[in-house]
Amino acid sequence: MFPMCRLALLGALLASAAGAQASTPTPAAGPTWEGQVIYQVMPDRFFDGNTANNVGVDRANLRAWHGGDLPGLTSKLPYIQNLGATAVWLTPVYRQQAANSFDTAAYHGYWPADFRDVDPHFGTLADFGAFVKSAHGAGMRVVLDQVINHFGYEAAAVKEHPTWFNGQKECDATTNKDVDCPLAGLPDLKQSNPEVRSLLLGNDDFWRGQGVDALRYDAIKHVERPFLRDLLAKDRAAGTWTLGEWFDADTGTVAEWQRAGFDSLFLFSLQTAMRLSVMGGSSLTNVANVLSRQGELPRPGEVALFLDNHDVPRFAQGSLFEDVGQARTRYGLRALMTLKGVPVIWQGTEIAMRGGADPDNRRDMRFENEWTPAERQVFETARDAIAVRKASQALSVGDQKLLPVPASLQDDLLLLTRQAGNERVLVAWHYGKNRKTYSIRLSTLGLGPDGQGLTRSLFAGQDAKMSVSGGWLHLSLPGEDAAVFGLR
Ligand SMILES: [Ca+2]
Ligand SMILES: [Ca+2]
Repeated sequence: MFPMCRLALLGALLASAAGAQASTPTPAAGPTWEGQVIYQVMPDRFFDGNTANNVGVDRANLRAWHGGDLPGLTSKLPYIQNLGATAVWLTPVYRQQAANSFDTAAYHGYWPADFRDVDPHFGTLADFGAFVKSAHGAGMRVVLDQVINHFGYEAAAVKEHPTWFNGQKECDATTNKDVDCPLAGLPDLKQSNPEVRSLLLGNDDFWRGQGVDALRYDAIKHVERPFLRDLLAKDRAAGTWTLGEWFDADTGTVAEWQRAGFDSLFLFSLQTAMRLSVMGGSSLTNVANVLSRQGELPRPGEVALFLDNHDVPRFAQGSLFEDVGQARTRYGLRALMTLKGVPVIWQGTEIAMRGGADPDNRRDMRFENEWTPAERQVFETARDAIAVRKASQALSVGDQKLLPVPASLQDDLLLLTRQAGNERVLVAWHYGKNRKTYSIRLSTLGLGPDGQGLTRSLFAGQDAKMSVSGGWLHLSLPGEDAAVFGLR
């Protein structure tokens, strides 16, 4: 969208969103995770706490098991808590197919053979219980990845229960190829089959029984919708928070599925926009265009916001050079912590780990004693930004309002306010390469004239300044960074 047109369109979008909201029934309230910060772990690539279970481990091969496990994850909970995360999302830990497929082991957990057991590489069900107990003891919540679309290629169930799966016949006959055809050739579960339905609904009960607080559902684009609705209704009744992965979801898709019963989906369109604007050095209009659609969301505070995950290239990889990738990751982490929603940090993003497409984006996590000074600096920025968010009701759970920046500044500057009760903050993202001072009339931004005097950014170690005088807002911002200021 051209910047010149955006202001007018923004108004139109807000107006139409308000209209759409009025005609949409408010979904029954589910559990809220607004205010949480989730840390995503792929256990095989996190920390090895028991070398006795390292069957077939080859850390030189990114497609092999690497030895990380549940005891290792449990021992690193203090690290995750020190970063400031309040919840841990584990990619699947089920018992996996034993064989490799496509020269790749099932280390990632998405090739299940038994949904109600833990793979021996990760440990035992008792190890899972010990992890949950430790997490809860530390005041942290647990999100478990749940696969509902498929079994692993080599799972015994595929031969034992052929009627559970969509075959070529079903795929040829259907008009809904996304749902009824195999995803990446994986044995595709027919959720309308009563046995499959009962298996999958029972899996949720099983893991709830192990103490998980939330479920992250894999590949929901490929799952039968009537089944999904039933599953979500059951989760909601049980108080389980639900997070759906619809690859490439934009605001419209997230809104549709929140109305259908999901508490949350990942907002992939924001991830793309932040990759382009924050890491890729394109104008901030990419981000503003996504944020301007917030009014379409029934529950904007629950939406999962992320810079990268295990299925896309690493955020820092978007820059050719390591130092630039680190600097822009610090910018990205600060920026992420200013937004309404539930931030999700993929292991290693807090130190700007690099890596291209799968499996290069799943390199082994490295901890404090292995970091360079620059990586430590990225971590400190992440920890500070999370702490600032958690200390502020406005940043954690407040309303978010995108401010109408004058057209000539829209490429360079994104301004928004967050407000909870009497606490209000002004957030500024700055695209420019160098420090710059901006002066904008408060009335242009829709801000009252009752601003306070001088203030500095709430983020530590950042030279960003704001002052309000004579009806003008003045901002002095470092290049390529996001800042947040108290506002009265
Ligand atoms: Ca191990
Ligand atoms: Ca399917």
